[in-house]
Amino acid sequence: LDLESLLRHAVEREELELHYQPQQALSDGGLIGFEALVRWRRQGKLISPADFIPLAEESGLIVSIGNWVLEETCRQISVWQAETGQRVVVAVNISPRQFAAPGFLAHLEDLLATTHIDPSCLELEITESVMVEDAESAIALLHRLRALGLKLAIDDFGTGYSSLAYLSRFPIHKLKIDQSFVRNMHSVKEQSAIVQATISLGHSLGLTVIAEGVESETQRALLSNWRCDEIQGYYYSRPLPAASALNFLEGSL
Ligand code: G
Ligand code: G
Ligand code: MN
Ligand code: NA
Repeated sequence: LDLESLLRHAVEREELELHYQPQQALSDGGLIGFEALVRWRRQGKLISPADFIPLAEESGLIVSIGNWVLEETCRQISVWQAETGQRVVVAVNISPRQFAAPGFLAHLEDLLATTHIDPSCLELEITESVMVEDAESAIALLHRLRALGLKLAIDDFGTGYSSLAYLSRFPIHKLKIDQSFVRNMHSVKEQSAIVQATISLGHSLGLTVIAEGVESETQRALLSNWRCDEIQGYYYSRPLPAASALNFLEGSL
């Protein structure tokens, strides 16, 4: 069997699982929420999304996988809220093809209605590439998603092709600075300039700015000096299975 046929059955065979990576506020060190990251468990091994999301995109399987990720995330938000008495924010990666699929908005409306979660606990991470095909429709859809009360973030910011003019028209809440810029910002002057400029740009547009891939205290301190709002990365925590994420959550209350 080829990978595509195996992946086709992964959802119904319950082979997918989510891990949750904590995000930290730089102001007081508190937990902001988590990013949900999908993994495929096959014969005891965990397969990284980097190895199957591109195939899922090409084959169209991303729509059913993406729907499962959204359903599982809403279920987890509601379980954690019941277990801790706290609202827990979880961000989910949305592929361009999933974003453009006809039933996307309706599926989210259904999910919010059936799970009764606070919509502002669910954050959608989209990439600049959703703007490339049909920016006007994408912006219209973002407005409708925002009107549902969902949080919206631009993922991998700085790696795409969107113009700054478009960025100012995206009704989003947050910019996620791509980890490729964060990796060498302490040693490469140009990378440091890009990160600082992105933080200023985000703030002047009224957005929250989070830096990804933060692995060291040096990086954390620089971002804090530059008034970045939040960090995510191995320095704070690796992505955690749901049970460990709950421990992390309880430890931070
Ligand atoms: O968790 P990891 O670093 O291995 O993720 C690799 C890539 O897979 C990242 O670009 C991430 O955005 C993407 N990814 C992880 N989970 C999901 C998901 O549920 N849906 C989509 N579309 N992409 C995901
Ligand atoms: O594209 P996206 O930003 O969704 O990708 C997130 C990916 O980055 C996940 O695969 C996650 O496992 C990975 N990741 C998260 N924190 C770090 C980090 O500190 N260092 C590195 N190298 N990868 C990280
Ligand atoms: Mn992401
Ligand atoms: Na990213």
